[in-house]
Amino acid sequence: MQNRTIAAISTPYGRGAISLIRITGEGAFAICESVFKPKSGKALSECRHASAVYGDIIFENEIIDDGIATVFKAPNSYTGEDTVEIACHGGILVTKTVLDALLNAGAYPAEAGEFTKRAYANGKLRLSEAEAIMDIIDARTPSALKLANASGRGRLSDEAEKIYSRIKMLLASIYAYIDYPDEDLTDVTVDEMKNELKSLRDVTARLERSYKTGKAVREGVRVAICGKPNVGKSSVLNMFTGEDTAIVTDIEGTTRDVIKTQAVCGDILLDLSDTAGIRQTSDTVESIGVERAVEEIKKAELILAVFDTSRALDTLDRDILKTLENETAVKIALFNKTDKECLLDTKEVKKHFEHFVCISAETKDGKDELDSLINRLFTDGAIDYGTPYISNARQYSEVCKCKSGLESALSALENGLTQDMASFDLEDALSAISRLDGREMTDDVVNEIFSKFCVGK
Ligand SMILES: Nc1nc2c(ncn2[C@@H]2O[C@H](COP(=O)(O)OP(=O)(O)O)[C@@H](O)[C@H]2O)c(=O)[nH]1
Ligand SMILES: [Mg+2]
Repeated sequence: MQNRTIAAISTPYGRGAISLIRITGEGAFAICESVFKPKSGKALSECRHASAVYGDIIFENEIIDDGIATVFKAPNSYTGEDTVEIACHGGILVTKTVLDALLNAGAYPAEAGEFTKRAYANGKLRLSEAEAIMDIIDARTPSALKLANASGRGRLSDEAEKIYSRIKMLLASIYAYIDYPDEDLTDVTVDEMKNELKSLRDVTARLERSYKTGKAVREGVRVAICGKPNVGKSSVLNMFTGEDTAIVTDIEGTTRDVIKTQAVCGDILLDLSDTAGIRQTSDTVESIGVERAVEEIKKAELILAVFDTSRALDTLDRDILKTLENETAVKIALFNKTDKECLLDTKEVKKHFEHFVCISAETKDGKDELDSLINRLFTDGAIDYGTPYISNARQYSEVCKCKSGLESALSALENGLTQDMASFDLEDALSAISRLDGREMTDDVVNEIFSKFCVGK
């Protein structure tokens, strides 16, 4: 039910200096007034929008705390409804009791994300803006935070809006051609339509490509570090984390389990898996580790294959080259231990890899080069925080559908097919871009013809 008044604790569960309890809906002021008593004696509903009042918090006729209530009035609040935010002392029990008092006075417990859902339903936020808020909360790196702000604040929404309007204009021209072929109703030629389609395709192609960066920055790249025993896989993991995350020894078979951790690499996040050295072994535990290493390789988006340059290439290394042969993930050969004398024929290994970097996990030599290579491979060039980025699979799928609709419409026109063929594809592109931002699909294209092209004149 849209109109029921809901309340929730908005700060994390736990002991702290202050907690915030939020209530929103038609009954927010009336419900709060029976729980929160301003010292001034003024009713909350009489307070100005965005004003804060000090008062007592009452539950079962007893003062349980004192705090500040901030009053937001519809339609200017976050949700678009009357809203009160009560800041009380941050004890677990006192916070929960304030919420209980509000529920007791008639509020319903809010569902996950319900405040933002209401903001969206009340037209305060577009869907992509709501998603950007989640990205801000989830951001684990400065780049992720900056990227969420680049796409939030309405930028992605505005971009989608522009694409939407341009497709709608195109459709209007096409329908004018189809419906009134003999009348000179539009000054847009077929060539101009084709050019506009090409330009729109390029705009959506940029958005489509931006997901590569958005994903690497927000969610991280899945990386498997693999190689034969003792080449320095665990040392490479520790080089990324800057800590002694995995045990490093000169004993073969030290790492048996898969060790998973995250590390920041330039602008992106890496979901790293350090694995057992791949070899035939009679040790039961180690051989399970080897199986798991192979599984990690299969799941990875990036495989870092480590080779020890201080030893000659052997059959174990060659087995690994064979294991990686059919893997479609991005593969980088890491020639490790470059601080020692080189005895490895790197030429033979290089034949199997498009990318390689010489490093010393011990001295961290080559780490910068490796970081920038990984960033280059997993982002679409340097991040431009002034433009919006696609940040999730849902948005990506709609952008792809939009682009493919535009491409089909373009090839229909280029192949001399009738314009109504192109219009079907354009309708698909239009609904995809309108879904990107959660806009209601309204079929007002027909109205658009009359409004833009003055058909009645
Ligand atoms: N000199 C030198 N030794 C290294 C380097 N990387 C790893 N090692 C040593 O190689 C041995 C095996 O390292 P480890 O990371 O456990 O290899 P893993 O079995 O592949 O995980 C240890 O004694 C490390 O100290 C490096 O870059 N230079
Ligand atoms: Mg290891």
